[in-house]
Amino acid sequence: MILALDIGGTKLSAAWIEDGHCVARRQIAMQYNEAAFLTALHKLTRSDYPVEKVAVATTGYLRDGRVWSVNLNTIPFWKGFPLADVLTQRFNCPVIMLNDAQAAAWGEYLPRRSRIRNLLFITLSTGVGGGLICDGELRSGPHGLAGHIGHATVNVSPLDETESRCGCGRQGCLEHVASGTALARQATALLQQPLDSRQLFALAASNPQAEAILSNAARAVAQAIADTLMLVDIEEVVIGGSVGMADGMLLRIQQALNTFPPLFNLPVTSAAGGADTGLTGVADWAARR
Ligand code: ADP
Ligand code: BMX
Ligand code: ZN
Repeated sequence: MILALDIGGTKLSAAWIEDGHCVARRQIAMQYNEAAFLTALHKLTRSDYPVEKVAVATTGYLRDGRVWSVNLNTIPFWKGFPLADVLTQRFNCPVIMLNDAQAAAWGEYLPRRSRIRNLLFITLSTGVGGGLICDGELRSGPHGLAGHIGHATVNVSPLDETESRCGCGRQGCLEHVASGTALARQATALLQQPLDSRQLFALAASNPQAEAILSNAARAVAQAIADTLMLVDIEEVVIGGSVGMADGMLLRIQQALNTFPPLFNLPVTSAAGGADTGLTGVADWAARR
């Protein structure tokens, strides 16, 4: 049995998978210091299932079994955290790890691979992540950074203020405009009340400022899609994450892309695997290894 874990900036999910079928699933809140994270991980994964392999999709980039944040505001203790060692000691079996968006890219490629061989997956979630399938292969890259589209810069500024930097240290990142965290920050500043991303979406139908924040974020995502198309050439873009799958976000991105010349247009679709696409992707990835 494979234990698949998806460690995101907001939630931790686990699925126990036998012959490709999910027999149990659990989810809890992510924790932002090492001790609380280890306690949560223990609670999440406690079970009597005979785990033979652990498959992990995690936010951050991976090197030698360790996890690092690109955006240290998301998970401050992800500074070479020895996740593979922690899980190997706990389960005493092989541990296979992928970045969360790379895992989801693989998960979304599986149902499409009879049709296409090049795909970009984008998650609009706590941050903005990305994964690339190039010529039928998942690209991870020599530094594990391939697909980290959230930290490519866009010529679209956030609507609150432009002086602040992304948690990666750079100015102008897509993540600083279009992540759930960035949407909440802009909504809170512009509408002058504490708002999260879900509340922003609910307000958008009646409040032009709320709609402007979402349309602006969609324009930023469309810019990043067009840049990726020009850089590596892709056939389809799949959008996931709670923000990406929220009401009307896909349509806003499609509309923004449609304002570009025809050369830059390509199909943009919603994640077939929904919120579980990272779990499914990494479980399949691990099953092949
Ligand atoms: P993770 O980043 O842990 O993978 P999610 O994909 O759920 O998790 O993304 C979390 C972000 O999505 C948070 O910023 C949260 O406020 C936002 N969010 C969650 N649900 C919704 C929703 N229904 N509509 C809009 N934003 C949402
Ligand atoms: C950030 C980065 C990526 C991740 C993306 C989406 C960190 C901790 N993570 O850009 O590695 O793929 O967020 O992740 O720097 P999520 O937390 O929104 O699921
Ligand atoms: Zn950045």
